[in-house]
Amino acid sequence: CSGGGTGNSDGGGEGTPITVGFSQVGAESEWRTANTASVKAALTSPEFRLKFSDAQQKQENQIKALRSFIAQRVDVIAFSPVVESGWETVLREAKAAGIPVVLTDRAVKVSDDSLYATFIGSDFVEEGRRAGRWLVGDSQGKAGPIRVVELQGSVGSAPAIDRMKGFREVIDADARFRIVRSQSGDFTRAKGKEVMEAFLKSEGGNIDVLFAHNDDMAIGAIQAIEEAGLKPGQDIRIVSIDGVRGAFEAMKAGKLNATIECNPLFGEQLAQLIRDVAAGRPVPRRVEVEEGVFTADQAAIALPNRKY
Ligand code: GZL
Repeated sequence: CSGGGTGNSDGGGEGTPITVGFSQVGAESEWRTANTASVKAALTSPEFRLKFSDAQQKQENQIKALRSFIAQRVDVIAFSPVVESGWETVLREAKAAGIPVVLTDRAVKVSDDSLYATFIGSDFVEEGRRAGRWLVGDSQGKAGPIRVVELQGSVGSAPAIDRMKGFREVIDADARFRIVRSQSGDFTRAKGKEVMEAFLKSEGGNIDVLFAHNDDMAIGAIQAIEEAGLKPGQDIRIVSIDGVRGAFEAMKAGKLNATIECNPLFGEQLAQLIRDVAAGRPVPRRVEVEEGVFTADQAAIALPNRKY
């Protein structure tokens, strides 16, 4: 997107602060807390005037926040869309107001790509594949059926849809794996524990693996597994996604076997994209973040250096 005008007459020219309206998904997980801290640290400086809104994981709250940013004629809107669809109308309103939009963390499905300038976030399909590859490696020499339960992220969210897709792409190629239950735990510890309790009740001791779309749900599930008298990480092998501190602590305790990193610390990269977009400079349509895979044997060494 180049030459995009800005909503504010001075448009964040030299010396004038760039007014940014940021709509965050909520405060549902350790990952989100770290992401909010990174974004606020990067956008709280004389250079920016940040208007921050927490949507408590509700799309209607995000749409309200975006409309408020448009009414206030901010220079740039940035947001992490809680779900993929339902954004066309409000993004057209932003475009009509000449306010460029930056997507962060999660993507949207829209018919017109000009409705946003750029998207910075992880490749969730690849994160799902990495979880699947870890499980295939961990299951070497094991006979099937290997019965898997899955705690999905928030229904309709890009990370839930794509992590599910990537994971299945890998394990569907190996006939030993069977996903026997799959349900959303909405990315929270509490819901993750509640859904895992239901899985344990219905499947009894017949669960070999848990794949959780984020560490918070895995940590909640670990509590449920222990309360059921089973050993998480041993009776039930567990792989999750994010790489938050709580996951490293669980791996160190032998209760989680692997976490696929999903890096929330892209505040500085986001700030640069906002500078460029406010100035009407061209930006890449897609900016990815660097991330890896961590297993339990690496946890103790890695833990002191973790930044989130
Ligand atoms: C991923 C992010 C997800 C995290 C969860 O980029 O959108 O939302 O994996 C968070 O922990 O709730």
